[in-house]
Amino acid sequence: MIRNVLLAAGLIGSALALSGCGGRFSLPGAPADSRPERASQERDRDRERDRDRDQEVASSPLGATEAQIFDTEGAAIGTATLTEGSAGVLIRLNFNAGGLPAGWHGVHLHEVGTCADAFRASGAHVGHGQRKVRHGLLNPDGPEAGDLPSIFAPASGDFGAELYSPFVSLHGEGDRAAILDGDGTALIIHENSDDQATQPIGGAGGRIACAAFTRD
Ligand SMILES: [Cu+2]
Repeated sequence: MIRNVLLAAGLIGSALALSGCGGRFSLPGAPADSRPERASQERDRDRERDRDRDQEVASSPLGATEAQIFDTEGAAIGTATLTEGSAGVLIRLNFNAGGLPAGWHGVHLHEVGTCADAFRASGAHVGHGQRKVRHGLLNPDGPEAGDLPSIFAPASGDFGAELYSPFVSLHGEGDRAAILDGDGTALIIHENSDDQATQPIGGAGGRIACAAFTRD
């Protein structure tokens, strides 16, 4: 008797687990529908979107570099593409659905191109420690060269953002800080929005995602 109750509990557990997987599984007795057809339509839409995304990425004769963005579990959640312009760098971020918690997140360029040690090895912001320079795009004594506007992650769906920094370059063009310098640069995404004024990181909190850029 006890064994039967345990077995039944196990079955209910499995059904709940399956129904929690994005609704892709039918419970026994559920009416048949056009799930396979819908799945193939979804795949077509994904492919179309990927194509559009590739075409939308700006190209520049001055060069570009791309890196995957990883979360704290080491899962790839998107891509970051940095494209050199005549007076700065365009930063294109593409995220998979659910890649970041919904809400605002601070984004900075950190001084070392690594995501090691829970992203701590990426160090401080590019330009941090320079005399009289403080963090924050709205700080009267700022900004540091690695400062960037925050991005907003929606509660569902793929999403993206495009940022521009006139303070950096890929290789030191125009005396701007070089992203692809000897030890590279990391793009770090923080837990909370950056208020662009308080020290040392605008209240942005922990590091939740990272893309490392290094010279090949
Ligand atoms: Cu940061």
